[in-house]
Amino acid sequence: MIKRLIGIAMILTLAAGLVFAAGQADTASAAKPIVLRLAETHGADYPTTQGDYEFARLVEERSNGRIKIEVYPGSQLGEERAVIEQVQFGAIDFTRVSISPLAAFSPDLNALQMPYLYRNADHMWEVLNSKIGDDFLDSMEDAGFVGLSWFDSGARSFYNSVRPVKSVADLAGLKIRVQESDLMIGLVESLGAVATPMPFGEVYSGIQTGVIDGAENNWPSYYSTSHYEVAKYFTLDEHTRVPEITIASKLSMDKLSKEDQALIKQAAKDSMAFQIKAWADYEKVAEEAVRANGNQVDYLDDNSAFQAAMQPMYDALSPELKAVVAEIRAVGK
Ligand code: GTR
Repeated sequence: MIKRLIGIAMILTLAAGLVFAAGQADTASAAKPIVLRLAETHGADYPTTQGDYEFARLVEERSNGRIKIEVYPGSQLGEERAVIEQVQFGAIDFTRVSISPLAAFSPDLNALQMPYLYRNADHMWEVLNSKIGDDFLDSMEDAGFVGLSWFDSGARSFYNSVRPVKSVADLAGLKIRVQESDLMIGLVESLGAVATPMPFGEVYSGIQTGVIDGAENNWPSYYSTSHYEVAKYFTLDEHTRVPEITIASKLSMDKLSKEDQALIKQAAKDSMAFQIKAWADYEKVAEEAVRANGNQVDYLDDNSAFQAAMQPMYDALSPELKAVVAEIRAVGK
């Protein structure tokens, strides 16, 4: 009897050992997922961040969980310029940024954010979805980036805490925060205002304490950052349409198989429609909330004086970028 019990106990121990070993083998064969990080300046609810989540979801789904992209919203990994630098040397794998600060690293991008370049949003999308847009996505490799996809960012307009702006003269002398972008500095200076480059996260307190008088952005950012609470005058001059872009670090991408690179590129493109829809919805929410707050919203009767003041920016472009601008303007005509 005792012998039989010992026998059974041995068999059980052996069986448990086998199950354990099988469990171990399983864990070893199901390779650990590849975890990559994406930096985003906006908060989790912002439509652009929602687009990032959609991108991450598609990558995880299509790779059957092999590749996970962790989205870090709210500038947790740093402000845009610092994040772009980290993406360049592979410390961060992806980021979604405005092309304004990215143009400091890949200057040709400036051609896509010239003032009053696009006739309207449809024109911009036609350009971005054409070979011109694809060529720009491919053009950043030398700078260490792989361009993946475009997101909507509406049109940017001026706001300030001092006075209503209805003409170029009204902007004279106002201290206006700009992104860390030479093009944006030039744009604000061409209108006679004082350009102050500053990270996005410092703008609210900058206006509140009077370090700057105002800034410029789209409805969603004006609202989500609460800048509208400290800068009551908003002028819909719509001086630029600046596409948002998702980029990958070339160093991070080079570590992946060609198939996984293709999967990521396709997922990024396929997340665009989701963001564009979320953007349109949130633009309305933001506008309604700002108007309900009693902010003064002004329109320009016509923008020809603004355009004329910015013409020297076009004249100063290199012959190559002048040609690209001409190509952009010809799209859809
Ligand atoms: C927003 C854009 C951000 C950031 C910001 C800024 O419209 O989505 O990526 O560039 O503007 O003005 O710094």
